[in-house]
Amino acid sequence: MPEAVHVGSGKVRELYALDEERLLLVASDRISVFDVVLPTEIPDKGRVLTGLSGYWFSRTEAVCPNHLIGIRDDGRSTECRRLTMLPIECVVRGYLSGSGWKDYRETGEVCGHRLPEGLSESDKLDAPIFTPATKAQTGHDQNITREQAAELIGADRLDAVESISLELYATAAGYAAERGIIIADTKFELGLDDDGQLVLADEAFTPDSSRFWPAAEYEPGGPQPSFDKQFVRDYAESLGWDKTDPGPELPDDVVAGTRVRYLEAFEQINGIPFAEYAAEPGTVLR
Ligand code: Q0N
Repeated sequence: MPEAVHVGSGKVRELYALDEERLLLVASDRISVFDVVLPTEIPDKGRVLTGLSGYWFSRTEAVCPNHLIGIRDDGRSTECRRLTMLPIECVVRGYLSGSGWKDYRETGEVCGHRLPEGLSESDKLDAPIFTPATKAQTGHDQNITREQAAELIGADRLDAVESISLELYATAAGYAAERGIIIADTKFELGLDDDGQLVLADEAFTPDSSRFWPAAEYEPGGPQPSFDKQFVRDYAESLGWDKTDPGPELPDDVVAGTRVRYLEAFEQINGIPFAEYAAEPGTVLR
């Protein structure tokens, strides 16, 4: 790609500059578990996540404009508007899981939201909560309070970010629920365009950025199996791996099983066969 200059790396995505106004976000087939990128790739994972993000960008356009200009024919590369990113991660939780559950157990609060006593792991919250975090280059993002978030982006901006975040979550969670998937929580990034308007960027409502739970198997009172990564987690743990880099190579059956789970997530949410997307990525945007 001689026309593009590499400007950033995430664990599983790369960002290139196309020109002053446009970036290219490329989703690889890399997979991370327990925050470690494994040496084995999951074929089509990057295309699945790009197609899901594109689908959600179209579905949420009325709530918040997004950075998407177009998806390239490879199905994994998104041309997008270059924004000024806000220095926080926007997290919305509809259910009590992960660091939210951990913080609640230790303090009764999540990011300054005092929750009712006696909640169990994976319980549905009375109402979704906005729980911002700071961006970590490696490892876990750090949950922060509303006050800390206000120091980073300003109190008025934070009000707007919180209400848009809650609306985005409600919109996506509503669509997913119709298709038998619980979006337990989600993390996304907002940026500002040249007019100072908030714009949804990066990836949105993918299994990498959200907890997807099959609604049919939802059982609060403990952790829920991951829609996509459970085979990989189970396999990695069965080896007695200490969850530090480097992670294990994956055997073919774990790769194949995990690939199928990603394709199922794609098809269950989009309602179109993955092959149709692969042939014409633009289909998810309509
Ligand atoms: C941007 N990140 C964080 C890929 C994921 N539209 C944009 N405009 C300006 N900056 C960004 C975007 C987007 N999306 C987002 N960093 C820059 C996540 N990245 C890190 C690198 O790999």
